Amino acid sequence: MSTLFDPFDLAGLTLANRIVMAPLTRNRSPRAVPPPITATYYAQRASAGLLITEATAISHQGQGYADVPGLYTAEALTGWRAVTDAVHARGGKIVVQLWHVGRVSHTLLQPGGQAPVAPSAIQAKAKTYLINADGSGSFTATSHPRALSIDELPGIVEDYRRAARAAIDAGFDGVEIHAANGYLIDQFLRSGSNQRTDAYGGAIENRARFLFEVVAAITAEIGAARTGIRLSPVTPANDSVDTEPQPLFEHVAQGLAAYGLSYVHIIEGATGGPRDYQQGDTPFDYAAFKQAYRQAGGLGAWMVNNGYDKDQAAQAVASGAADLVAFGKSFISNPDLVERLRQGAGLNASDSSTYYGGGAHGYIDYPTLGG
Ligand code: 8OZ
Repeated sequence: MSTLFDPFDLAGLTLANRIVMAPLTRNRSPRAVPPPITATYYAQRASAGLLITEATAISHQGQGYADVPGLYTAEALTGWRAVTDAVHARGGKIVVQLWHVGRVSHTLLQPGGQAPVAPSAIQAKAKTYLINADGSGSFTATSHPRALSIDELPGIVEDYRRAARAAIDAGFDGVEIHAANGYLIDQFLRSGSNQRTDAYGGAIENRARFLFEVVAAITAEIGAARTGIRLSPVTPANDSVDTEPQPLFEHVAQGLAAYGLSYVHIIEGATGGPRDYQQGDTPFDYAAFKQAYRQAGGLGAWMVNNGYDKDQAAQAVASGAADLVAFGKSFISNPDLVERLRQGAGLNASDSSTYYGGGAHGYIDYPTLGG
């Protein structure tokens, strides 16, 4: 029987344990460049079996919030090199989450002040985060997007490929494709945001086409063993709507099986909210979803996330329901979360007022046990 503290072979990458730091947006990268405190932040958390970085824009167009990092300038890649070196020096493993926000953006954040792009010109009932001239942050409605023309899609797939290559060159152990939480790939998947009438809209097979093109391009560039993916089958995050998630995501699972990805990372329920959240008339069947992947030959590790406590996580790993469990908020406030869980020690509470934006406070100043 496996425990949370056993090592794990992630497609040839040896993880020290089954505890993963989930991707967490922190808005501390002005000009999309991770600053030196970001290297400190991830290095402090390097005892996680795997660190997944905060969502990181593949292109300026893929950017949707103030001061989130990118992978599309030399300066940003130099910043990330300091992060990967610091994590590796502590014996940690780190992948970067590749992000294109699609319609979840604002003209103020887009190249040339243009409208954000989306599968269809449907505005998300969602907020993005801007930082005002005086340094204060504010949540602001996303801008009305324009629909991507079919000839623009290969360019975006190319941006994903280029970002994946740049990530490996900057020292990351791999990448996670962000296909969750209502961003561009998820906008294509779901009927509420995709009303296209071409080969990328309508039937499930069409709505999943963009996702598979991205997966194909990245795995061809850096290898499937270094590629994972994050999905959130029922989340309402960022105005995600699809009343029939089961067949949609089983189709996705079956298609992904062919690529030999290192892992599949699932947000169960509403992101950061109720685990039993449902879209449509029936509860989502996560076991059937996983089985669809395994039956189609998918061998990737199964990573689960969303509100797990230590006992639930231990149970998921012991039963074989999951190989890896990702923790979010508790990693913000507990750099030594692995050791605290091992000892059954108490956890520091996280301060939500310092989640987004700011500097070292609430970022690299949470105490470790005995320190
Ligand atoms: C919180 C705030 C801004 C972005 C996600 C990248 O939900 C995010 C995100 C989370 O995946």
